[in-house]
Amino acid sequence: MNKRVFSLLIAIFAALTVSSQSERVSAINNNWNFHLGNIDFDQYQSPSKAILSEVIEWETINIPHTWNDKDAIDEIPGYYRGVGWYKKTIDLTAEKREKNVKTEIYFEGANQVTDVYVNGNWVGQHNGGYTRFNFDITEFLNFGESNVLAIKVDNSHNEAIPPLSADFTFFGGIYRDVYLIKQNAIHFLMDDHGSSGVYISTPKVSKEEGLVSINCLINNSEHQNRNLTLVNRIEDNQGVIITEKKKKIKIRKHDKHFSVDEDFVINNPQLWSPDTPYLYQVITQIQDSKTGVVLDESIEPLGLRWFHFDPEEGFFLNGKYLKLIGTNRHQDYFKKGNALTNEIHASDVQLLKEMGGNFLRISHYPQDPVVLETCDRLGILTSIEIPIVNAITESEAFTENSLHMAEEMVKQNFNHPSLIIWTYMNEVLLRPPFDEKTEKERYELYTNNIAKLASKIEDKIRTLDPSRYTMIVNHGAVDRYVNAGLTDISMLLGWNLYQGWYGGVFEHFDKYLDKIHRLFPNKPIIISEYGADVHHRLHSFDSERFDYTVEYGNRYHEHYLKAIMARPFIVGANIWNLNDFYSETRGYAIPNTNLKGITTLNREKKDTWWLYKTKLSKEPIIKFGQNEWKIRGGVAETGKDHCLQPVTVYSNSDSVQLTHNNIVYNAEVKDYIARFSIPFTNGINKLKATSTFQTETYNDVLKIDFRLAPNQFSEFDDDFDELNVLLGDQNEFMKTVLTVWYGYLNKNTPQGSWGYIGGKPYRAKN
Ligand code: GCB
Repeated sequence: MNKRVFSLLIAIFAALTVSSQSERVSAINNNWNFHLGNIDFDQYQSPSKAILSEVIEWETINIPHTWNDKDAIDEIPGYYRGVGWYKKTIDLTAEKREKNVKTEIYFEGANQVTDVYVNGNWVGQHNGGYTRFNFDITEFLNFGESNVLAIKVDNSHNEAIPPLSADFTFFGGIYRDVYLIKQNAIHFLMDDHGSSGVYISTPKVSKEEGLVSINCLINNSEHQNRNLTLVNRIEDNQGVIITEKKKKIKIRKHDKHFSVDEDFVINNPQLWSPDTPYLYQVITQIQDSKTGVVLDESIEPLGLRWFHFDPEEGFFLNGKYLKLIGTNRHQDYFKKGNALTNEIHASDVQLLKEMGGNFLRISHYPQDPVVLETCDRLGILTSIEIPIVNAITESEAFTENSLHMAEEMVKQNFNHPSLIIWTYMNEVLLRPPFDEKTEKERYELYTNNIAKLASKIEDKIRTLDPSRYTMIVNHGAVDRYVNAGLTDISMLLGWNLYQGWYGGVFEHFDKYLDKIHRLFPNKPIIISEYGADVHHRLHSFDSERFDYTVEYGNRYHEHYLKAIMARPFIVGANIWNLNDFYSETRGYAIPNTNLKGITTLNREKKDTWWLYKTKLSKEPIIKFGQNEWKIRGGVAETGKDHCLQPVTVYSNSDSVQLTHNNIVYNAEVKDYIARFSIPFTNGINKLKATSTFQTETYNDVLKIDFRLAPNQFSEFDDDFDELNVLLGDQNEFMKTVLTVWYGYLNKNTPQGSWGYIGGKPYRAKN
């Protein structure tokens, strides 16, 4: 829910200062009817008859809802991309039409083309699956009767609407909250691209004072001129009023876009930062000048901070250097698709904060309003973007929709102090539709068109908000972006780099960083993506590229983080990704899923998450590495009843003591990791790791169920139960529910033992 709606709810429940005429908000998420497929109006006398026809089958659902939660994650390629209808009866039988009251329907997001009908009458259409929108439905409602809302949503591929293609699933449906908002005919303009109508900027902030500028857009849809008072109040985080101004205003009838500005100075402000995310509140009211009745009210967050990016020295917040480190995020979840509760959205941001991150790239599209609200609250700096991914369509309609989305994005999210970057293209030259060499002219025309579109979006964003930075995100083929002129347009450059994953070796990443710095000495650089797929139950003692193991993922991230931290000109970096996410066409270790998350689809923390936490967090950490690897196995050493295997412990102390079977081992911590070799015996092995931080001791325990296989075939006895081997692979795998361990075969095993004699492990093509 956005701040405005939230503020309205507060207003309703507090209800003391707000008159009966002011806004009332109700979520209308429950008890909708849903029909998958189109309703053909031509077969009926009217749309209303079509919608009410008893022939059409409806199921009852609640919003957030997607119709692709099953077919996009099954084993059959493809998922339904087409029309779905939603229907709901709004009971107004006991209500009379109130004079000067408007009713709006407000959507936080529906993917991707939405048509709204009230009582069979078409109200309007919204294009785009990731931004908020609303319609004034007052004239379509019948008071004293039941009213039928019908919403047509279409997630078909649409050449005119970004994204055209991407590595994520385009779940269809009304997948974010829907509200009915009743408001006075005089109100803060909701029709300015779904914004709150109140825009707050902080043109100058220092330790001594913060300048706050508030711009309000007011709509007077009454048939008379009105004398009003605009009240602007700034409260501290305890609700204590710091400053307040009242301004008399006169609005002519039907003036739908009356603009008022007010400026404030806050002395010795509490600054907003990741460590101290201090939030003031701006409360703005439209009051009737005579009666003092509040006609509309808005509550917006206010954070006072200043920042700049330097291409050589990095990012500075409130005058202090800060390395921006964090993740990207996709908005889906295990078996829910994109239809998530606000709690899940918010707890994702919490996961990043807990890990010690301070930076979120909200990729590849604007997300639920609660995401930025949580970033404001927890102190996570952010970049947000419109979903122009992989390609563009060279059409006026695509350009218009892109510009419209950019404006929606800026206006809807304008007031968030956590937001510092507007982003608008991701890897648009990944696979151009025209060949660079054989279709040279056509290719050049295409890239010129991309650059033209980029310039238009850049201009639009900078005009709407000169206070933040802009970014275009590219993949590793630097020359393409340079030749297309794309690297000259935005203020920051984002690079998505995967050396050592999709190809090459880790060291290529370091070289690459130095190369892009040389090429763009005047552009601050963000590593907007880097990551490796990890299936959290695959392990290897000899990990290699593309094997999906926890160990390879860890090696990749250890290397990358070090390289990023060592270079101040890399102003920030975002791991790809906070969470595993659905991508229907992927089919490696888990079908339909991109596994580069540092948490799983249901947000179990992978090992990498702990690795980052240990390195980034300021609190004492001691944690077994590979701690989810609780079922292990191996072949006994020759002549022994144990198998030696590595165990790692993450810690930000100097040393770790590990106890196993009453034997104590000590190891120094190097680069946040203490490494041990432990003789595992058959059955349950209890491990305890301890570190001392100044005077306090912290520990972690791990119980490993170890399946010791005999060294020699001849030693397999009658009790021997089963031996599971992952043929053709060098990884270990465990099935947690069935508690089955799958081992791998060794080469060159001793005489009488067992293993393999030739061949190469299978790898999916990358
Ligand atoms: C990228 C894309 C992102 C993909 C990611 C990957 O560069 O921007 O959408 O999901 O790579 O995992 O390949």
